[in-house]
Parts: sequence; C-alpha cells; structure tokens
Amino acid sequence: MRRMLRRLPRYCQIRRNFEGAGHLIEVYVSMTMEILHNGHLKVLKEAKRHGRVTVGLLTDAALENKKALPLLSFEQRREILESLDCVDAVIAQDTWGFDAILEQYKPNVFVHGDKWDGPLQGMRDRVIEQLKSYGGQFVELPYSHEFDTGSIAPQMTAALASPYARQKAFRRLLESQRLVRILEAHSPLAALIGENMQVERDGKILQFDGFWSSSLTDSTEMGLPDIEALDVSRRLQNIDEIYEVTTKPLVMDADTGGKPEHFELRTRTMERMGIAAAIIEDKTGLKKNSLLGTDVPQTQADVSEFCEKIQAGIEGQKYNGLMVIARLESLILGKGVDDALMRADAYVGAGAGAVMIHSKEKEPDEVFAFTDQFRKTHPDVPIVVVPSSYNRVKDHELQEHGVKVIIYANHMLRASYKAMEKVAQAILANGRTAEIEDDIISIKQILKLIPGTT
Ligand code: SPV
Ligand code: MG
Repeated sequence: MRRMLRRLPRYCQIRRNFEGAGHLIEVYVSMTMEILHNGHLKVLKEAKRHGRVTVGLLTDAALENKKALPLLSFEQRREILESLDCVDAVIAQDTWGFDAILEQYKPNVFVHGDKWDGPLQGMRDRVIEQLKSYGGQFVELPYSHEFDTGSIAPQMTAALASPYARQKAFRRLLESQRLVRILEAHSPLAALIGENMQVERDGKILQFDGFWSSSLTDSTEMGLPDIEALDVSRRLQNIDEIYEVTTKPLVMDADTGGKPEHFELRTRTMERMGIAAAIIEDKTGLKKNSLLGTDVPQTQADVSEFCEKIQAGIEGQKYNGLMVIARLESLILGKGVDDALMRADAYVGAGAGAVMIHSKEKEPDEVFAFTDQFRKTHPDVPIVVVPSSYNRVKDHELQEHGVKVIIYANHMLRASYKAMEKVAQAILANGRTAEIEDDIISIKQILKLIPGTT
C-alpha cells in the first residue's frame, strides 16, 4: 500500500479540536459517490482508523464542468453515506478543488485515493502544501481500478438510469448553474456518441447533458418529410431504443403536440417513458419545418388555445415528470419580438416549465432582443435556443444573454449523411474501398465499439 504520512505536531491536535465554523473535522474524505461500492467502503474504513470521519460530498455546483451530474441527487447520496457506520458526518463540498475546504476546516487528516490524473496532479501538490502549512496529515490510498465508476458497463449504467431518474436529472440541470448542452440523436448509435463525448476546453471538461429527439432528423432518417407525418409511436420507439443504451435525459420535439385531447394522452405516455421534456411549437394546421420560415404557408396558434394545450399536457400526467416547454414561432413567422414576449408570458402563466425561442436568422440579434427582455420579467424561467442558422455565436455568449439550454438540433444526422454520401460515391468512382478506409471506422474498431460484440 502506497501511503504518505505526515506526523501531526501535538499542539496542532489540541488546537484544532475546536475549529471550523463549529464543525470538528478530524479526518476528511472527499467523494462524489455516484454509486456506493465496496471500493468506497475500503477508503472509508481506512479513514476511520485515523479518527472521526467527515465526508465532503461534492455538490452539483462543485461538479459543474467537471463531470456529468450523478444519477443520485446530493440528498440521496448524503442519506446513503450517513447511514454508514464508518461515516460520522457528511458536509457539502461546493468546490471541485480542496483549497477552500482545507482553509476553512483544517482537518487533522486528509484521505484521498492515489489517482490524480492530468490536471489533478496540481491539486495534489496544492493539498500537500496546504496540509504542511498547518501540520495536517496526508493519507493516500491506492486507487481501486476495479471500482472505477466510469468502467461500469454502459448497460448497467443505463439500467440505473430509470425513467424517473432522467426526468429528475433534467430538472436538476435546469436548477444548476451550468449551461445545458443537448445533442440531436436520431439513433442509439448517434446517442452513444453524445453520451460518451468529453472535451477539455479552458481547463474544463465539457460534455453533452442530454439528447434531442428531432422531428426533422427522425423524419429524414425514415425518408419522410418533416410535416408530422411520422407517427408518434415510431418517434417514441426511437426514444425507447436510445434509452436502452444511454443514461442521459432526452428532450422531445413534439411538433405542435396535435389536438389538446391527444396531447394530454401522449404526455402521459411520454412521462411514463421518462422523457424529460416535450417542446411544443405554437403553430396550427399542417406543420412545416421552422427553418423554411415564411417561404411556406404556416399559421401561428391562437394564444389561449395554445395555453389550453400546455395545460392539457400537464394535466394528463401522473406525477408531473415531463416538463412541457413552449416554443415560440413569432420570429420565424415575422411577427416580431414583442409578439414573442407577449406569448412567452402567457405560456409561462399556463404552466410551461421553460420557453424556446426560435429564429432562422444568420445572426442572433433578434434572439438576444428577446432573451434580454424576457430575463427582466422572468429571471428564473429557463430559455432554450436552437442556433442552427445563427451558428457563429459561441455557447458562452448565448449564456451571457440568459440562455440556459442549447439544442444542437440536427448536426449528427447532417454529419452522417455527408459521410455516407462521400463513401458511396468513392466506392463507385474507385471500383474498390481502399481509398476511403481512412475516412471510416476500421473493422477492428467497430468490432470493439459495442461491448459484448466480441
Ligand atoms: C427539429 O429539429 O425538428 C426542430 C428544430 O424542430 S428546426 O428544424 O430548426 O425547426
Ligand atoms: Mg421539429
């Protein structure tokens, strides 16, 4: 066992019995504890040998831009930990790093696993330095790779992501400080890419928070026009297949929602399936894709009728698990920002959990005119945007204008179409496939891609 011990001077032991905002911390262990396993127990039992154990449980805020939100809420994780004999107290650790917690509580002993990958190495050095400054003891335990939560088979993780857990996760995301990024998924394979993709940018780990079930890409994938022709059961089957292999929440593009009576019945099904939110757009008649704007005849719904549909969608549910989000088509139909604001106000009053403002302009100016104004009257209602046409604006700029959720609505299908077209063309042009091998996943890789294939 690799362990580093530092002797604690006797005077420190006495002094620190009374410190830390009224909270005595002898032994400090920091944890996210996505799923409790015997690796955690090993750490906690070892910690207990050094005295009274306080677990610093990472809050959703601490995990922002570092990890996906755990399946269990902070309170659920706290309850589990508090029930363990080897845990004496649980406190909230609100920061990813340890500086603040060590500064505030100056624990006698700090226990941590020895897996400090990449940037975490700097955190380790800092912890040692801080402990040294007041004579704290550093106990480092060998990391148990056997229990790496990240290595849990996707099937098992997916099984843990119950329908209810995904709905809860979405609401927690909306309540958190983070910007929520949603990626279109027209198939389970596209969703798996969204599930696992992680990129480090400016020292932050970024990932997608959930999926968008798009009417445009679901229809296109089936070779059908985006006019609500694809029947709802097929759309729901697609979602069910995506849920089979993933864990993140999904937001469904529910088109116009159909007749209020039908929407009421559908939201019950969607809620039971664990769909996190359904976005309905305020149009009537034969729906056409919004990005066609006024090039095709499209009619906006009457405000009070649309409010009734929102209410029907909420009333149809058993436990209000599915959030009904109202999509404003005012800018798409050339009705202007004031019309969008008036409608947004009415839809929120009818119970919409968030509003989506859509635009087909190349620049985000009209979207910002809406968001800046809406924020003044509704500071807490999440705003959703779909920046397909105004695609040069960066995620943080949208966030600065009060946007909470960004949906990348069709890019996975657009990417796959181009790639497939290129390959099909190259096969005919070259009379063989050797030329395109570098552009496609290798046989070796694809056989390893899905666990259980080999
Ligand atoms: C979709 O993805 O189907 C949408 C967004 O509704 S848009 O295509 O921009 O209308
Ligand atoms: Mg659509």
